[in-house]
Amino acid sequence: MTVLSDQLHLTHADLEAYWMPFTANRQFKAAPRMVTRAEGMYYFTDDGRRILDGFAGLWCCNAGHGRKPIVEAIQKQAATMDYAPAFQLGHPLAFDLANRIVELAPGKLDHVFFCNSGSEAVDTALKIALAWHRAKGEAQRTRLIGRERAYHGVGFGGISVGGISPNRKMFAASMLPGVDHLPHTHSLEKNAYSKGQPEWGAHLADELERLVTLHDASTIAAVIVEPMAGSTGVLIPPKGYLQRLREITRKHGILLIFDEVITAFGRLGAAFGADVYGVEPDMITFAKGITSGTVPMGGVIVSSDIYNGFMAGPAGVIELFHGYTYSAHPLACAAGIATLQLYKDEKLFQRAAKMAVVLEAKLHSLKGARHVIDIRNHGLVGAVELQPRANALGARTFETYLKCWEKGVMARQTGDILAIAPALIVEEAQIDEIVETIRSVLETVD
Ligand code: PXG
Repeated sequence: MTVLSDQLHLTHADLEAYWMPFTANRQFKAAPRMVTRAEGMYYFTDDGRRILDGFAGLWCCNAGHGRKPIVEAIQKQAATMDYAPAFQLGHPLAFDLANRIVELAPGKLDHVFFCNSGSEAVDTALKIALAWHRAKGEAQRTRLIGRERAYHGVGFGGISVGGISPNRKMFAASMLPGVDHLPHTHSLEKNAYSKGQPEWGAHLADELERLVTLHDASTIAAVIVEPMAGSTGVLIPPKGYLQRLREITRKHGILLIFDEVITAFGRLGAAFGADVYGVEPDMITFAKGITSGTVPMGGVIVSSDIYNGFMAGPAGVIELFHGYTYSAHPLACAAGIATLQLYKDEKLFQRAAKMAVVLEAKLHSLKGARHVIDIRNHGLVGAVELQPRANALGARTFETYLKCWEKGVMARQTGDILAIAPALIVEEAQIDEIVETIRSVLETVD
């Protein structure tokens, strides 16, 4: 019997059953882009083409594709113990991985809760925030503050604190109550073509003081932000902005959560965005890079202060009524341990910091190319913003993305922003190829 996935070429009818996420299904199925293999910096398509992966999959394959130590660790674990219940039972790899993460984590962040995705990590962190205040006798602190243009995954908590309107409006009536938003920090007028952190915008953090005045600090549980907003099209925090958020949250007893699903594990040239920006939050959410995208995993790193807040009741009682069947899944833990070891052995975070300099110089050489209205970058992240076509938001940039793909380079389009975020193993010549492909494509796009 032929198994469908063994066939190289699927017919149009074969594509129908799979409802693809965040995809224009009908458009895709009319002209599919299908990958069948990945190695190092490259994907290989069903028609035998090699595609330079300029986006580490979806911001996640930080060690590159098909890395042997990770593959072998997963294979070995699958053969040794496929699964272990996560509730009231442990397996050594979960503790080992938690210790390794804590070793990397900034300052006082020293306990890890595991889940399976960024969305789950966000909902977990928000729930921990509410429950922690409650445990401390401040059950009225239920308000959550997010930010415009934020992406915190697709759970109800995540879309409520998130600020990307298409992700919210279909479900608008079902948002969490008691959520408010800070303004986003993007300004083409003030910050266009900034290299690294923009100069203008620290004062936007003061909007939190306004929200505190409006709602009263005693009602606010937590503020959640991506230290660098990725999904919305790469918004780098203005200098001093995150420091101000930290000062204000601390002053008012509000927890600060950094959603580091994209920025953790080397993307910005250090283990965490918190290290790069010099600000220590109360919780960090992570996913993606923890296993270099090989096995789904996410988690939340919290301080002892938070963990111990839950440890006050009788020792025989469950402290947090939360968790997932696949929390600390053995395959994910094996992958995570091997991934962190590989990052260390190959000094990939330092390598990312080094290559970030190359990326900055090359990407900004696109200034003056057709349609380009901004270029921004930090670490191994870059974005080129294009002038939108009249009445067709995103159309020009989607065409640019498609033409790059046809020319053998995978970037990522969101609105009229083309983003790149290559694996930390990227070579200078590959950064060149990504940038030159974008340049040549822009000449052909109207
Ligand atoms: N938080 C942040 C900051 C993210 O970037 C999530 C939470 C949700 O993670 P999961 O694992 O539930 O998808 C994310 C995910 C893009 C893109 O093109 C970004 C994400 C996912 C897919 C595409 O920018 N970020």
